[in-house]
Amino acid sequence: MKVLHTSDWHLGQQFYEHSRFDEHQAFLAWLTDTLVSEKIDLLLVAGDIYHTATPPASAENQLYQFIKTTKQHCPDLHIVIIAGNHDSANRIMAAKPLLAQFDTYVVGRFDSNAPHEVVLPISTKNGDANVVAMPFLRSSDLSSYNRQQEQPLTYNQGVALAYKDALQTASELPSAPLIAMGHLHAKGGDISSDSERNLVIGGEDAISASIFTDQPDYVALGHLHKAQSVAKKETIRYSGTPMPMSFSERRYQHQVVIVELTDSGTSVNPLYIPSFCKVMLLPEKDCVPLNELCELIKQLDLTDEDLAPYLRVKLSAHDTDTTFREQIEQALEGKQVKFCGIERVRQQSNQQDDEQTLFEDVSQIEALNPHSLLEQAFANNKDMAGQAVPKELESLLSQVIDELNAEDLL
Ligand SMILES: [Mn+2]
Repeated sequence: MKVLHTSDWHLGQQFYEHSRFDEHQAFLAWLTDTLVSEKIDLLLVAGDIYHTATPPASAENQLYQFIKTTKQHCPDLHIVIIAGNHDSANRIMAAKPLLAQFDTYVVGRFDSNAPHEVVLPISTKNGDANVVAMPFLRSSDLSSYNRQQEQPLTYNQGVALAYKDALQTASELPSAPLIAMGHLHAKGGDISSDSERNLVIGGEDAISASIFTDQPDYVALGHLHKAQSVAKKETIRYSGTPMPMSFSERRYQHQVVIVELTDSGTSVNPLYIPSFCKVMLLPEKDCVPLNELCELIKQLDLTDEDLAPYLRVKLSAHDTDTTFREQIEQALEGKQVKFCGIERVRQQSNQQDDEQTLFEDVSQIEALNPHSLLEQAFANNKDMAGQAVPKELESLLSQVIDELNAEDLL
């Protein structure tokens, strides 16, 4: 039986105010072709289908159109989709009865009183599999576990119990290869510096991979945007996003994972996704004077690009020419790019890392994560300059972010 694992599509995402519809469309067309050519029996989408809990109608339409077209080309395909932290559990579940007609199963929420609801026995023409389709777990999904305890459980303990119950339920089914899915931050995973909106920026809520136990033949994860295996196990993997979600992800090698489950074991192979729309930072390395930057822009050769690339330019904060915007705009004239702004960069003298930059373009401030903003606020304050952010303040901020996330306010 052949499985394709992908995640974090973020349909409906705007990238610096530019719609990504065409790019997503190109990816989905590639995916349909790949499902056909690779003769895939089961497609797993491990959360964050949409970028927000209230995606634009065009994004929902895109998902349904993809399922319809794909089923026309691969009538025997089965699809399992779980909700991620960006998705609305309720919204995803609304289409459940209709999607079931297309052998597509969606799981939005985990109920600790009904763990069987996330356990799906899937029967394909090339074999069966039991899938533990665990969606992103919010603290509120786990609260009923607390009633059985004297001490309130931590989030991590609740997540471990949810997997234990679901895996136990799966083990009671007729024997078949076992696949676990999840949308969480597993311990040790590489996180991207500015686009993963999650519970865990401080690191304390990363989940140990031991909760998956040794039972599953494959664990298909979503949430981290960089493709990687977890805890040095080839069969526990993040597929990563199909396209960069931020400038810091522009060098990731985007992929889907092809998993073959046979009697003799599991084989896992990444399949790289073509880049449909380039994400360019100019210059890539150190800042150059304004006139050189304008020259670089004018020299950009974009004739081979199907979709206009995203372009963001970097200008040293020491460059004091006040007409920089006009000059850059002039250089951009006639260039088929989706312009993503000017980053005023100050190389920090006390930083070892050359990549470490200060962002001064206020309009792009939301592209930064709250922790780096806090660090910068400290660095920029004349009374506190040079001091590290106190640990207590860091953890307070994490706590606030957790609470906002739990209430879906971020
Ligand atoms: Mn996520």
